[in-house]
Amino acid sequence: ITNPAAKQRVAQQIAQKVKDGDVLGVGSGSTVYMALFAIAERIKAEGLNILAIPTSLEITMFCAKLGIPLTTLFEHTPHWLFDGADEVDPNNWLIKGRGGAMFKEKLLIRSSPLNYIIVDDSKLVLKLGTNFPVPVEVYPQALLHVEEELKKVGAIDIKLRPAKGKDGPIVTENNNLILDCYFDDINDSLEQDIKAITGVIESGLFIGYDLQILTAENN
Ligand code: DER
Repeated sequence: ITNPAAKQRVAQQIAQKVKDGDVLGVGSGSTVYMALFAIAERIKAEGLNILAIPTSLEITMFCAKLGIPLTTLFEHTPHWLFDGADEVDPNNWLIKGRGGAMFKEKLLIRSSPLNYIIVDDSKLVLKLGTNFPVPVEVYPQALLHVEEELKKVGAIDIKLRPAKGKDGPIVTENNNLILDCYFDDINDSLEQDIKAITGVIESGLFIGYDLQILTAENN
């Protein structure tokens, strides 16, 4: 179970890192939400002049509501980024994408020179795949082909992510579907093996990235 007090502490720690003039990559999820609240407080209190590049519509709307100025990758590259994760293993490999925003999250992380992953310790696992499947964003008509190819790279179970409050599957902000995939063994080539499948847009696997993992306990 997640630890709200720890999430709040790590969100505050991230907010304290923000400097005047920063262009921030902003990930998705509830831990990021808490950090945005704290950052908005600092903007009000100190007149901080920052810009945020959001990774989802939800975060875009939330930043607008909080009065955090927004920009895009067309105009800026982030100075640094913060984002959440679903699982972090001892190699700092991640599973992300419970929120369905992993394509733009990975794009922002690849565009940013410094990346903080903010998690409470319930996300720390010894082996990826312990608590969460690997989400794979798929071009809709490629669905059957991608499912076959995912089995060839080791998927033992594949579930089309259902929508809530609407019949049928989740449709992402890029108008694609999400397959939640279960693997017995997640090895260091799996992210690229999945990406090589025609019809796959992106997965929620982050293997071998240079990431700063922040939990409330370790800093
Ligand atoms: O979807 C994502 O990758 C998010 O970062 C998410 O998994 C983390 O969300 P949480 O902070 O609400 O646990």
